[in-house]
Amino acid sequence: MKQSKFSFLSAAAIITLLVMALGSFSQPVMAADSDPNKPGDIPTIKTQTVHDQTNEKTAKDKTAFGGDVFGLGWYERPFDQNMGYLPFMDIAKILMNREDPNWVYVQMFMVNPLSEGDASKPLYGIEMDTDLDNRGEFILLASTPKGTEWSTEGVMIMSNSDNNMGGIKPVLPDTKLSDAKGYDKEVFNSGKGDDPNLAWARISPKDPKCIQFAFKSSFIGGAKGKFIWMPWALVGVQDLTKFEFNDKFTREEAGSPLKSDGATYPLKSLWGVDNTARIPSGFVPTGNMPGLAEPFQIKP
Ligand SMILES: [Ca+2]
Ligand SMILES: [Ca+2]
Ligand SMILES: [Ca+2]
Repeated sequence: MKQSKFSFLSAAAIITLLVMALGSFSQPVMAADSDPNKPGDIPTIKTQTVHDQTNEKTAKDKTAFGGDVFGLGWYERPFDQNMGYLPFMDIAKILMNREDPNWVYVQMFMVNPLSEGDASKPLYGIEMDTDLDNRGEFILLASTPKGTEWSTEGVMIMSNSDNNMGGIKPVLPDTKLSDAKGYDKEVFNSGKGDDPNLAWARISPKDPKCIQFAFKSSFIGGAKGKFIWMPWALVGVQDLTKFEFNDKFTREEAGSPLKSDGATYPLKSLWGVDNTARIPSGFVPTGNMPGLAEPFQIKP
C-alpha cells in the first residue's frame, strides 16, 4: 500500500515540475564589464530556468497544490503550523546564469514580495553537491536583503564536516534517524571568511518578489564546473544541522501539507520549507541520481 501511494505522489510532483533552458536575444554582459570582486548586471543569455509549484489557489483549503515528496526530499511547505499560507517564501521560479566569467547568478522568485515576510526572518538560498556523489557540500543562504544594491551582509555559506550529508542513503530517507552532522561549518558569513567577496545578495531592482544571489564562479570550478543544486526557502526549520530533513524527522514527525496524505496531514515539525527537485548544472547526468528533476532522470 505504502509503495503505491508513494508512486502516485512522485508522479504528481514530477508532472508539475518543469525545467528548461531559455535563450533570449539580448547581448551578454561582456567580460570587461565584470568586476571580479563585486557582482553587477546579470547576463540574460543561456539562463537555466526552473519552475516550482505554487500554492495560492489551494491555500484557502489549507493544503499544498502538490509536489511534496518526503521520500525524495522534495518539500512544498510554505505554510505555518496551522497551515496558514506564507506566500513570501513560496518559490515559484528560479534562474541560474553562468555566463559571467567571474560570477554565478541565481534569481529566486516568490509568489509575493519578500518584504511581507520580514517578521518571520526567512532564509533563502541554494544547496550544492559539488563532487556529484549526491551528498551536499555547501549551502548558501541569505536573510532578506535590506535593499536593491549588492551586499554581503546577511549572506552565509556553510559546509559539512563529516561528508555524511544524507546519512546511509543520500537524498532518500534513512531507515533509522541519522546522526549525520548536517551543515555545521561556517565558510563565509557577511564578508567574514577566506574570501570577503565570495557571496552576495540583493532584492531585484526590478521585482520585489525576487531575491538575487551572486557567488564566485571559481567556487564551483569556473566555467567548466559541474554540480547539482537546489533552491531552498526556510522559515520553520532553520537549524542547518537538521539536513537532510528526511533523515532527521520521521514522516509522522514532519507531517504533510497534503490532505491526500491522510493521517500524516497537516504539517507538524517540518513546516515553512520550500525547495525543488535537484538540478544538474554544467553536465548531463548519465547515471541514476536520486531526487533529480524529471527532465534529467535516467530512464531504465
Ligand atoms: Ca513553491
Ligand atoms: Ca557531494
Ligand atoms: Ca538519507
